[in-house]
Amino acid sequence: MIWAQSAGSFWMPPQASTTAQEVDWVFYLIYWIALFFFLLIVGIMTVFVIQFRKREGWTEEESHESHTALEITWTVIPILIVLVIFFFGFRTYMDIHLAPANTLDIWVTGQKWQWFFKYPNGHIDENLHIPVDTPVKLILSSEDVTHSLFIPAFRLKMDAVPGRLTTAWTKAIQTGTFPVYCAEYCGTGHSDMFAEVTVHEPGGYETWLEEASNLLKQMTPVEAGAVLYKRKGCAQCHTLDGSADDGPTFLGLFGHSVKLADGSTVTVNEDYIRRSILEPGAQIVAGFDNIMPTYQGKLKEDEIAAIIEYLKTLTKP
Ligand code: HEC
Ligand SMILES: [Cu+2]
Repeated sequence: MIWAQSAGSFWMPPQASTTAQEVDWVFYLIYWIALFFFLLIVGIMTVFVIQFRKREGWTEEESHESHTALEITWTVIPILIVLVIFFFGFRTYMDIHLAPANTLDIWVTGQKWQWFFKYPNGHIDENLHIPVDTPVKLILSSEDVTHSLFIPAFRLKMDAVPGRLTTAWTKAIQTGTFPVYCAEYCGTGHSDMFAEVTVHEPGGYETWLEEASNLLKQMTPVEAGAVLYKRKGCAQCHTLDGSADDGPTFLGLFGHSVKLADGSTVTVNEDYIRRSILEPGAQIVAGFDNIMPTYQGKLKEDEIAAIIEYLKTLTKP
C-alpha cells in the first residue's frame, strides 16, 4: 500500500531524493569493487587448491624469499582503491550533511512512540509533507530517549537526541508517499513508530498545509477531537475499546470515578481531563506509570476542549 506510487528495485527502495541517487552510486561502487575482488580471490584460491594439492610422492619445498615487487603491488593497488572510495564517500557525506541556503525548515520531534512534524505556520502533524524539488531542512529533537528518523526512500537517517538539536536535509525528486521509521530501539512501542512522508506536486504542499492547519474551522469539536486523538499521539498509549494499554482506556472515561496512585478517588470531569493532559504527573492513575508526556505548548486550549468533547462521546454501551 505504502509503496504503491513508486516501486524501487529488488534490493533498494525508490530513489526519491537527490541524496538517494548519490548514496546508491557510492553503494554500488563499493559493491562492484568488492564483488570483483571476491570472485578474483576465491577463483584463484580454488584453482591453486586444486592445482597444488598434495599428490603422491610429494615432498615439502623450502619457502621462497620475499618478492618485493609483488608486495609493493598488492599494497599500492588497495591504497588507490580505498582512496577512490574515500573520495566519493566523503563527497557524498558532505552533500548529505551540508544543507543548502534557503531551505524550507520543518521541526521534527521524536517521542515515545511517535514522530511529530511542526510546519512554519505552527501546524503540528503526525506525518511529513514536503514539496517536490525543494530543499527541506529537518531540525530534530527528542522529548524522551534517543530516536532516529529513517526515510529509506530518501536514504536519510538522523538521530533525534534529547537535550540537543540535530539537522538533516533532503530534496525530493519524486512525488508520492513513502514510509518513515524510527531506526533506534526506543522501547516497547518502537516498532509502531512509523509515519508517512508525502511529496507533493508544485502547489500541493501549500494547499495541504492550509487545510490541515484549519482543523477546528472545518469540523465540529467532536470530529476534531477524534482527529487530534490520533494526530497528537494519544492513540499510542490509550485505547477506545475498554482495554488498557500503556495508559488507561478512554472508553467510559468521562464521569466515572478513578482511583489515583495516592489512594484518593476523583470523578472525571472537564477540568480533570485538562489537567491530565497538561500536567500528567499531578494525578497519576493507580496501576499506571507516570510516562505520559505533558502537552503543554503542544495543544491549544480549543484543541484540548475538542478532545474533551470527543472523550465525552465514548460512553460504554
Ligand atoms: C506515552 C504514553 C501516553 C501518551 C502518548 C498519552 N498518554 Fe494519557 N496517560 C498515559 C498514562 C500511562 C496514564 C495514566 C497515568 C497518569 O495518570 O499519568 C495516562 C492518563 C491519562 C488521562 C487520565 C485517564 C484516567 O483514566 O483518569 C487522560 C485524560 C489522558 N491520559 C489523556 C491523554 C490525551 C488526551 C493524550 C493525547 C493528547 C494522551 N493522554 C497521550 C499515557 C499516555
Ligand atoms: Cu523511536
